Amino acid sequence: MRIVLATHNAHKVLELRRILGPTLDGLELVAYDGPEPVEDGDTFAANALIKARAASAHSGLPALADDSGICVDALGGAPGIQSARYAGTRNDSDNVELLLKNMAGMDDRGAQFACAAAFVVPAAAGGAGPEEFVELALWPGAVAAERSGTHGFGYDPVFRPDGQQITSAELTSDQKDALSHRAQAFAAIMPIVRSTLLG
Ligand code: ITT
Repeated sequence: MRIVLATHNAHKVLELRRILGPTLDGLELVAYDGPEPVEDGDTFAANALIKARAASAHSGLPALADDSGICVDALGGAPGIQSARYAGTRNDSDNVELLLKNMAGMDDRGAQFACAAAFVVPAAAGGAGPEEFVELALWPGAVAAERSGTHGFGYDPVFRPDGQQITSAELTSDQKDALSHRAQAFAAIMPIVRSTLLG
């Protein structure tokens, strides 16, 4: 059975294919090439559902989506759901630079990555539906004073997970996948996906 992966972010696709691989037995992930919906929800969960609904409606297939970002305590949770567009450019490096600038001199560096994983099953012909599910996971840590590491994407070079002396861009992909917000959110939703589609 095919599931459309409702993201245009190549880094997410890479991570999700890695994370989901072992749980996909009997399921095939297909890329989403339809229009990007307007993400005008107030929460990660709302925006993940908007993306999954759009991909499901466009493809007629069940859809999985990820809405994620970094929430900084001292910035009142910003950039939060605006993480991809924080600097106005959708450029990861610009976003990180603005975050470091906005946190210059701050002692409170506490932050967390958040990921909402949404799963939408289209309405069956003549039947009930659609069915919608969402799971949210957090990865607590702190924003480092400067970038380090070359793995991952986005804010990884400045995110130091709790319990680590290094940033998530210095973790190996296996290490990040054992801890990350994305891995936790999708670990929670995959049993729902499997039982909904495969019984
Ligand atoms: P789609 O909506 O097409 O999925 P997007 O990049 O616009 O792609 P989001 O709106 O969910 O997705 O924004 C996610 C942003 O949050 C992402 O661009 C990064 O800046 C940041 N982010 C999320 N997860 C991250 C991770 O694991 N490591 C580093 N940064 C992350």
